Amino acid sequence: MRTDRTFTMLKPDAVEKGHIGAILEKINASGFRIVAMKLTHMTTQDAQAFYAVHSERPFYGELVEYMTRGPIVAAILEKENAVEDFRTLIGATNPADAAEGTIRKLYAASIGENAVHGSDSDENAAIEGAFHFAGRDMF
Ligand code: RTP
Ligand code: MG
Repeated sequence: MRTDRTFTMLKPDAVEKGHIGAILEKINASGFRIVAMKLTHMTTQDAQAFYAVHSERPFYGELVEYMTRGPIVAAILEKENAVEDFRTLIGATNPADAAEGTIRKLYAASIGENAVHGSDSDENAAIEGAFHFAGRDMF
């Protein structure tokens, strides 16, 4: 059996609204093990680099503003088939399109402020995890 990892952020809107506990409970109840976790506040430079892949998109400026306006919870999660299963758990980017019971359906307000991030590939999960955590802080 392969055990994979993914990377997540509970975004500033989720933290502001007091949803950290409820979202972590759902993550644990869905079989993910927390490998690393912290409350942190991304700088503008951090957010620009993290979302560099979207730098040409019209929403890039708004995205950087949003992701830097308050603290986030960053975490690495472990589970068989972690990347795909976590994307299923969080639901579609736009909460209006997200399936019932998904984290975005329950806690996200809009496509721009959508409560949670999930890596989209094993390769990006490793890059994004390493962006936020040193090896000694992964368990
Ligand atoms: P994420 O990377 O945060 O897990 O989200 P995702 O894969 O579902 O969506 P992605 O296309 O990677 O977009 C990254 C984040 O940019 C914001 N966004 N805003 N206003 C808009 O049209 C728009 N589109 C995307 C969202 O915060 C999205 O999660
Ligand atoms: Mg994405």
